[in-house]
Amino acid sequence: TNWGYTNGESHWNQHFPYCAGPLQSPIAFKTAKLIFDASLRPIVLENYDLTDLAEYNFGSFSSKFAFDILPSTMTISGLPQRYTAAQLHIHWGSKTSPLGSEHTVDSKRYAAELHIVHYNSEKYPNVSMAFDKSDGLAVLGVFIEHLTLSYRLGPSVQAMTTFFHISLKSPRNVTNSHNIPAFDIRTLMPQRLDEYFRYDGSLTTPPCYQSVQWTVFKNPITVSQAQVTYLPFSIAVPLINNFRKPLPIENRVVLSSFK
Ligand code: GRE
Ligand code: ZN
Repeated sequence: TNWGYTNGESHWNQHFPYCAGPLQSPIAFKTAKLIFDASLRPIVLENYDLTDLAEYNFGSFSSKFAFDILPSTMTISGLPQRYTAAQLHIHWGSKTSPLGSEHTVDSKRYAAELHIVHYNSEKYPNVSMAFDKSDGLAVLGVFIEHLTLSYRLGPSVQAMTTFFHISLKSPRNVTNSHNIPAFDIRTLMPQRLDEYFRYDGSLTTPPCYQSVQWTVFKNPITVSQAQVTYLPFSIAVPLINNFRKPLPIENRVVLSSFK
């Protein structure tokens, strides 16, 4: 079933009932309403460096720029259970409106947002089994900001360039997989892994399963302005504004690891 953004979002629940549920993502973070939780530990990234993305494809995620297969050695700790990386993708805006993050902070929308999807590998054998389970997924969200002053650009710029290079080299095809050079995914993460928002939510695309423990880092990474405006064209089929607007928080508590 086809689904889309902009005016389409409000109709997702016609075919995907979970999209109208009480634990949907993204949400709008309000700094004044966060509950500080001193028990939230820094996220620890294991084997994010020199990641051999030996295979990837653009899989079923036709609405996103996604790497569907990440190495099974790539895990995170700092959560109650161990989670293994499965997929990463980015949500973005358009050339004329290059603000396409899904979560917002005090109404600020960032240029783009990276999601690294992990599954609960202590309980489930693979991501498919975990995808719709309430304790199935843990997603790391990273805000992407663009800078115009090139001398202030960080290591994330090179990583983005690698992404574009990879995606342009291969047709956007479900069955395609390729070997790509070792790649340090830490360069796509902010310096501070101890400051984040935490809440229970969902996939931000249909079928909107409410299976995600969200960790959204407070600090953005920065890439160049040119890279942000290039994102919609980095894939074979130009795609713009693939971000969902914030949903009601309902009865949820949004925790922060920082004061
Ligand atoms: C998405 O489709 O954007 C998505 C997933 C799984 C977890 C989080 C998320 O497919 O945003
Ligand atoms: Zn996403």
